[in-house]
Amino acid sequence: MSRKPRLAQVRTPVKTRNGTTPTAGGDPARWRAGKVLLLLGVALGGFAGAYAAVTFWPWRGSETPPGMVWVPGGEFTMGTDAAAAWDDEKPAHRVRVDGFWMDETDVTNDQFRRFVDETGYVTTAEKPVDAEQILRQSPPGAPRPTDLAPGSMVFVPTAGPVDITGPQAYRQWWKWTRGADWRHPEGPGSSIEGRGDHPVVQVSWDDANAYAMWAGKRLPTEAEWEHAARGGLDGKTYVWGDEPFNADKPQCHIWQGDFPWRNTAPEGRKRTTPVKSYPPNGYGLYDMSGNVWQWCSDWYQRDLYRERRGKGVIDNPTGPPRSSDPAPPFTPQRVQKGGSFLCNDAYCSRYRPSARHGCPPDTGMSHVGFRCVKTADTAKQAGARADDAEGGRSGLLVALLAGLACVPALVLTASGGRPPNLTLSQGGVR
Ligand SMILES: [Cu+2]
Repeated sequence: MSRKPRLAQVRTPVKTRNGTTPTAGGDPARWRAGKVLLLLGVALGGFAGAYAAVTFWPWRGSETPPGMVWVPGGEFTMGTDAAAAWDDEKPAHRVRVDGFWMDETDVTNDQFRRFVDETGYVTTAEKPVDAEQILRQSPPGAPRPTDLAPGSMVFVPTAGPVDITGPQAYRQWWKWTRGADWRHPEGPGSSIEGRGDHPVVQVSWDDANAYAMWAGKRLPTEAEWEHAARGGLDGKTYVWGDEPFNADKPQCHIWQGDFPWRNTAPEGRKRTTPVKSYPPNGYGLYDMSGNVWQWCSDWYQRDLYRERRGKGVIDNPTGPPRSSDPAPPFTPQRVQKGGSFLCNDAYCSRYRPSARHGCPPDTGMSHVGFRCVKTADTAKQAGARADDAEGGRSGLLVALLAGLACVPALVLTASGGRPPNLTLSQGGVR
C-alpha cells in the first residue's frame, strides 16, 4: 500500500478556531514557551527523582563514599572480663549500634594536608600554649607554666632499660618538644617527607573534629569504634581472633624489641608505618590495632562499664556526659582506642579492641591519629559543607547530574541562545 494518502492527510492544513491557517512553524513565541515548559518538567522530574533516591534509598545500596567501608549495625560484646585486661575494660557487656560508613584507614598526612591547604586550618600544636587553660586543668596551687611556645609530645626512646611500672613512668620517654606538630612529628628537625601515606599524628581532638566536619563526616563513638574494630569476631581478644601476636608474622604494627629503648624494627618502621601495611580486619578496616591511637567522640570515664552492669543491651551509646578519671582529676579527657606502634605486652598491651584510655582533647602526640565515620545523618548535616572528592557532596552531585542534564537546553531555549549565568551552588540541597 502506498503511504501517500496518509502523508497527505497529515499535511492537510487545519483550520484554527478563528479561521486562520497556522504557518509551518506555528506562533514562535508559543512554541518556545511550550518547549521551555516541557524541558522544565523533565528537569524537575529528574531532579526530584534523583534527590529522593539519594535521600531515601538505604545507604548501603546507593553508593560507597570513597575510601570508606560499610560497618553493618548489630549487637556485640563491648569490653572484656579477661583477667589480664585493665580495670576500665571491665565488665564485658552487650551493646548495639546502627550501621555506618568508616574510613578504611587512618587519616593520612596527604589527606590532612589537603584539608589544611584548602582551609588554612592551624592545628592546636602550632599555636602558643594557653597558660590559663593549663592552670584550669591542674591541681590547685600548681605553678604557672612558663614555656608557652608551640609544641607537642614526642616519644623519645630511653638510652637503656628503665623501670616501666608506676603511673608516672611514661614521663621518661614522652618529651614536650617545641616545634613538634603534624608536619614535624618528632620536632623541628623532622618532617613528613616520604610519609604521605602514614597516619597523620600530633593532632588534637579539636583538630580531628575540624577535619571530620570539613570532610562531611564525624568522629566515631567509642562503641562504634570497638564494634568496627572487632570486624564481626564477637568477644575475641584481638581484632584478628584469639591467637597471640606473632613477632615473626606480625598481625599489626606494635613495638618490637625491648620497650622503651631497643626497637628492633627495620629503619623507617620504628614509628608509624604506611596505612594498609598489615591485613585488614573482617570489615576491611586497616590498623584497628596498633600504628596510632585513634580519637573517639566520647568523654573518657574510667568506671563507665561498671555503671552499665545489669542494664541490659546498651543502645547506640554516645559516652558519659562528662569526663571522669581519678588519675588526672582536673583534666578532662576524650577516649582513644586501638593502641599504637609503642604498644607491647610487657608495658600496656592496649592494642586489643576492648582496651581504652583517655587523653586531654588539646593534646597531640607522636603516636595519636584518627579516622572518621559517616551516617545518613552526618551526610545530611555536613554534606553541604563537605569537600567534593571526599564524597560529601555526592548526593547533591548525583541529583544535579540527573536532573539538570536538561538545563543547558532549557536555558538556551529560554534565553534565545545566549549563554546563561548559571550558579549550580544555589541548588540548596542539604
Ligand atoms: Cu600501648
